[in-house]
Amino acid sequence: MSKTALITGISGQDGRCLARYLLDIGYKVYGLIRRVSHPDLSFIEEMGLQDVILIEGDLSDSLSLREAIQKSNPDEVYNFAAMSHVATSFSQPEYTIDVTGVGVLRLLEVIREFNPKIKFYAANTSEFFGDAIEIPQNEKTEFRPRSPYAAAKILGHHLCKVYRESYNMFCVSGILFNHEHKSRSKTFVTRKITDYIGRLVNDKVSQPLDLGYLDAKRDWGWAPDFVYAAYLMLQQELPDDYVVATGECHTVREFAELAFKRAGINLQWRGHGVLEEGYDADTGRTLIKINPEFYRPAEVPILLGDSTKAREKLGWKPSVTFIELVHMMVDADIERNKERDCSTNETNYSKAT
Ligand code: NAP
Ligand code: F7E
Repeated sequence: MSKTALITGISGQDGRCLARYLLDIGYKVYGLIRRVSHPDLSFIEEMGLQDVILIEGDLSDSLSLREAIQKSNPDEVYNFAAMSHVATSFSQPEYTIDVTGVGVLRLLEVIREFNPKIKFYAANTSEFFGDAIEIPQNEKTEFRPRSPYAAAKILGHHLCKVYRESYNMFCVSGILFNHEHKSRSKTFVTRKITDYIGRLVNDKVSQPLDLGYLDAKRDWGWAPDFVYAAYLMLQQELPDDYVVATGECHTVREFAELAFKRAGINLQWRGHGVLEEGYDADTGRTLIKINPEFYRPAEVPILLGDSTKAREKLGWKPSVTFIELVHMMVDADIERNKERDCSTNETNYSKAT
């Protein structure tokens, strides 16, 4: 008998990737989508998700969540919906706690009332570790959150444990290090860089790209590998929490250098601090500028994951290397910009993106 899954955050990067995987292995897939004034469902066609049944709902609204659970009657719920942007969580802290944190409580309560046998996956985060003293970080590493986003996710993580222990519910928490894909939102630094390169190579940009802190180190993996780990977690006999990471980390600066190199541009740096610039060594043209608007009130300097538990218990391992990931994202953005008129896209993204 085929299983049924409800994916919240279906329009996001991970929701799309998991929906694609679950449809491929024969699941019936429902996707929770929130009401927006100008809906853009182009991702359905782009990812071949025409068989996903969309249900309107919002993590801030229990009644809509109840209706979504009743309508879909799922075996498994994958909660990817969240206000997931760390920088924005500083400017919208109350909203972030409500959606990203309390939203988990709303879903768990609805599931408990409707059918506590439904398996629940919470997409949690390496941001738990914040200004970590321990490197690399694993399931036992101390939580030292550095943003309202991290604090909200920690609430959801603890709620999973509480519902597991209090009501014997199958709730798991995936502690995910950064993972990216060609469908990553342009508000995250990887895609912001590769989107810029795609436009630059196709002569659709004249201004340099504004970035913030270049020396942050992140453990960047490939999103389809990470949603596969989520699927595996729900197929285990017992619920548990797992760190998912590649075990390799790089700076934002390194990501940019490698991405420009893929496009045939030799990116070098000159100047210091806010006056630092990235430039094309062959032409001297400035390609990257520092804009302090993109600094965060508190930065997370280094995230590097130790996913031994996931590798040993789930049999999980990443299938894409860092270099392959960068190349895939750059190639996709160069192609996209050949196809479409993206000339109106030139401006740098506004504050906190
Ligand atoms: P994403 O691209 O930002 O997608 C977030 C999704 O949540 C979107 O579909 C968004 O809908 C939806 N959403 C936002 N607010 C909502 C609300 N109030 N009610 C219902 N839906 C709402 O995030 P992602 O990268 O796919 O990440 C998936 C999950 O994993 C998130 O919970 C994120 O915090 C977590 N995570 C991600 C990473 C990573 O590196 N990608 C790492 C660790 C944890 P709209 O399209 O309408 O905005
Ligand atoms: O920033 C620095 C920034 O926004 C990465 C989310 O999926 O992963 C993601 O959160 C680093 C930070 O991702 C810009 O300061 C420099 O140090 O791409 P990001 P994130 O904050 O790591 C975690 C695991 C999640 O859970 C989140 O949901 O890059 N950075 N300049 C910049 N970041 C952005 N966005 N824009 C810049 O211009």
